[in-house]
Amino acid sequence: MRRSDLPESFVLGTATAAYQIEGATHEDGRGESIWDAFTRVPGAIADGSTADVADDHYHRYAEDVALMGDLGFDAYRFSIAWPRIQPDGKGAPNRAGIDFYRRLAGGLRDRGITPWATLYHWDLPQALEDRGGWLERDTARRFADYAEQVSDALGDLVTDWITLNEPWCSAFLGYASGHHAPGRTVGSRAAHAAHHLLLGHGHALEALRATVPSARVGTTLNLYSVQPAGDSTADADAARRIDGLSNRLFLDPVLTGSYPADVLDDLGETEWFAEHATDDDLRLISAPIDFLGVNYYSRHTVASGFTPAKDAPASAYPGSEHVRFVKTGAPVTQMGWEIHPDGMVDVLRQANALAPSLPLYITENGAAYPDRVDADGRIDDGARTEYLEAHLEAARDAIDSGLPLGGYFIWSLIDNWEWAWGYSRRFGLVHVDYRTQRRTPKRSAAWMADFLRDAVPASRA
Ligand code: PNW
Repeated sequence: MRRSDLPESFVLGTATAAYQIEGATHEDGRGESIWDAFTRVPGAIADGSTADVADDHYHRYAEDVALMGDLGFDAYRFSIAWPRIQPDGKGAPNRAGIDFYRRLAGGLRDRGITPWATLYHWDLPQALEDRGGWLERDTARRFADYAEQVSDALGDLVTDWITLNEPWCSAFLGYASGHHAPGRTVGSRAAHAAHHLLLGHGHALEALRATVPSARVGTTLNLYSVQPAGDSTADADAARRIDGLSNRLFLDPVLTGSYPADVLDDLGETEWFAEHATDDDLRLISAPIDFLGVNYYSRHTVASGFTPAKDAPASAYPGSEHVRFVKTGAPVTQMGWEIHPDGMVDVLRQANALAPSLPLYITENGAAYPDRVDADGRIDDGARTEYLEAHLEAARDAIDSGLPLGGYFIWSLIDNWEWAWGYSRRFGLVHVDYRTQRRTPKRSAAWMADFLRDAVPASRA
């Protein structure tokens, strides 16, 4: 596999998120986010850490931009922290916050790297959560206001925009299982949060179109390849449910303008959606986008017939608690996520079937592995290189089979603060020593740099 096996216009980049790398959570007028509050809940974060410093990227962004330039990437997907722009979730923009992202986007462009900005990668201002967060429709309006300010302030520097990152995680990990901030467990009402997030997407899309006529705007969903464990009709139903909750509940409204009736029924939310998800809402949510971003990591294999314990923790799949996630025995990464590159083609095909000409981008793909230092003192992450190569091959297969895949972003440029896992999971091409903040490219980074130059890749053995 070489770069020249991909179309010349194919975009290769890396991705990060503000909260996972910036640190400086109390500087330059930044307000409190739901993740700042969540990290203080005992037991919420596996290693008890906070992201107050993280990769100190807020101060070291220039070094990080130089790093990606040296590696040879075309593009960089980052996110903008809403509480840096609107510390209280409303009102006039905070100049210092805007200036930071102007310096970042400008620095990228100076190095010939195309900035791709995500408006919302999970860091809701806590002030808005205090008023009900994404369970409240008003949060979608607040998001529109924020989107307008950001597009005003950055529209001359950024043309590629992503409204939301993975609304499934925000809604169902944030409000159903409580594994993510704000850590609430409201059961199937988490689907209301999903609707309000999608409505926020629709409003933000409209704001970006109005402010930056040349903008290319999309949104990013995390999609899973879902398969039944066995041939029974019960397992087929389990697969229908999990595909419904993870994929179709988001794909259908954005790409076809309606919610999947079977999924609303599984959730017991048919009535709420009939009353609150109006035709006008769905018109906004399904307004034409320029591309769909897909974050792909793994496959779910599911079976029916599980009886959860009475004191079982709240599920991320409300109404489908009887579904069991089965281990297939296939290799997994350190997250326990099965490695299944062909599933990337499956999810792209699923999206493409709903919107045949819509360009698709893999906006995240990557793997967590523990550090291994080889005899020469280099960080030997051969398993990561193998994972990336297999998924780049899947990208090539997708294109060869006619899917309109325009690019691929690796999660992540540097090791960073992995949400509920804290610093205990490393996804970077570049190692970060959290005591010194020193950045050291891993062998996967060297492999990627060769790939990007279309050189014969360094051995990954
Ligand atoms: C994505 N899950 O998160 C995010 O966009 C990144 O910020 C994150 O670091 C990356 O993937 C790696 O985890 C997910 O539990 C987090 O299903 C959790 C899940 C899925 C995606």
